[in-house]
Amino acid sequence: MKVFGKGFTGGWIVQDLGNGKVEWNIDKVHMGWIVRGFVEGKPGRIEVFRMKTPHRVLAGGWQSWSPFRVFKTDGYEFSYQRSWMYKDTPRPELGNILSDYFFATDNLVVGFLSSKTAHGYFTLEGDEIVGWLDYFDAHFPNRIQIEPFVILEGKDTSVLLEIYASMVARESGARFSRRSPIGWCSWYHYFLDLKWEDILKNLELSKNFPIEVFQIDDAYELDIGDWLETKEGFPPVEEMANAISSHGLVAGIWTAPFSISETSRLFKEHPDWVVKENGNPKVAYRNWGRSIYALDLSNDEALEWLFETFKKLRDYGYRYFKIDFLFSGAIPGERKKNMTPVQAFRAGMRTIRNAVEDSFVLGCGSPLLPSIGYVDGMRIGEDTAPYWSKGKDDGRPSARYALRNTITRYFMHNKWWLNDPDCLLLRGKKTKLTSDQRELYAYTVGILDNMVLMSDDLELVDEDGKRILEETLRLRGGKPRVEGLMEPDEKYVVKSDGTLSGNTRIEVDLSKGKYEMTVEEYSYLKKEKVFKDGRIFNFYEEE
Ligand code: 7D0
Repeated sequence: MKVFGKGFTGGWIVQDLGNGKVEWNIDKVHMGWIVRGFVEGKPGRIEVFRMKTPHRVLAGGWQSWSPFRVFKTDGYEFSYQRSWMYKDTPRPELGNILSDYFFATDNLVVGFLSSKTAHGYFTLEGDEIVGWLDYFDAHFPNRIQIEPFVILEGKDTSVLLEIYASMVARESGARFSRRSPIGWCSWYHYFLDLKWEDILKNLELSKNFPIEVFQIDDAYELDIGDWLETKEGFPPVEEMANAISSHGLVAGIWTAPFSISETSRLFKEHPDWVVKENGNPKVAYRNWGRSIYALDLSNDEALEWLFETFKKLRDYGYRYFKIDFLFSGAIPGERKKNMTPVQAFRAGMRTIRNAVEDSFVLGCGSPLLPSIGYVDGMRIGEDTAPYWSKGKDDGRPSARYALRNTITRYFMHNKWWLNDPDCLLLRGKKTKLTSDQRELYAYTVGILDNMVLMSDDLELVDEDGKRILEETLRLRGGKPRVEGLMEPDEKYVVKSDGTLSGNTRIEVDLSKGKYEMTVEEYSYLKKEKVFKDGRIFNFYEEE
């Protein structure tokens, strides 16, 4: 194992980078080692770590939607789609990205503790894993701290990841709401076909559910970037908030604040506010049949617009903000100021946080570490769908694929933010999910103590759906741990002691879409409930 190309040594080491300089020091911490240091000049990307690769690593994941799973390192290939090149990394051109921020093995977790200035990631180079700190084209006339990183060793990967997550929370300044709202979201039934009448109908029906937040998703806006104007058939954004509030619900709204469509009024009025390449607007991704540019978050005028936009939404009554496609704010490219993409991204996040004050902010499609301290909740997997799987192992979107990240990224929850496992789909019609699979998704979410959001036409949620929701809410409140993270077969055991129902355990088999759950109820008679094949068995035992 090597740190900055050298073996482990004591004391401060100074290294000349040609265009800059890095100084660093290794210290002992609980379960391992921590490296801290300083950098100055124009460092570009610096190698900070190197080790021989094991055959299997738990890896992946720049942002919310990136898979975090076990990879075999022999024959490993990183691939991307041209129009979605930045989905999993801001450095797709390297072609050998293995993991962003951290990775785990059977007995090791190696990872950066923050991403405030640089982007930290790991590549596979021959038979070695190499860790990098990337400062892109930025230069630093005065020395700044490097993102600290740790090497933690132990027998249990889950325990190591929990320790790592606690260290990250501290170093990155985690700060978030401790109140996990139960929400409704329009997306996973209506998608872009949402009509205002659908909102009014579901507002009425929401009285029959324990819903607190009512969030309108993508569909209402005039264009990507024009957030304060609605398209035909929708009332003004202010009236939408009033309609929700008058039903006694917290008004929630979806935006993609760092994205600007080529067709938007915002782009026509401010073609200069976007990240560029060779002086021309740079396409961050393509969606909605359009090219989408990235807001230049180093530009003070753009930040002022961002502040005003969110301040207005808050004034209109919104108190819950799902902010989506955030990775576009952190793509590399030409910006107005000398800043790394990470610094620009964080300036944007800070601006939104300041504008919405104590509202609930839910990050989505978002780089993970740089968001810590700014978001209350974070989507930690790709989109779910009203079917279990698309057949192939990686078929996405799908409930199976979404649930995998919910399980493998469980350790971020309650440390960096509240994990959003994506919505429960509880309808009994217009779905390909069996009642068993709806239970499997919901109960796993409950035991993991994650956010509980649902996204159905509430007219289609019958007694069975309501029962699953209530059972799910009773499974929260414990301290969860996942076992089996390093197993490639995607069978996991999730245990949680002290849930509202008692000590609970669920065995999940993602490839089969099956589960078995055991609840040890609190009772003067020790009672054990086993949920299997859609049936509940009660066992009693005298003390
Ligand atoms: C997830 C992807 F991987 C790719 C993509 F283009 C969108 C996506 O999900 C987003 C987008 C779909 C929408 C609205 O446009 C929902 O808000 C969803 O919850 C997000 O995760």
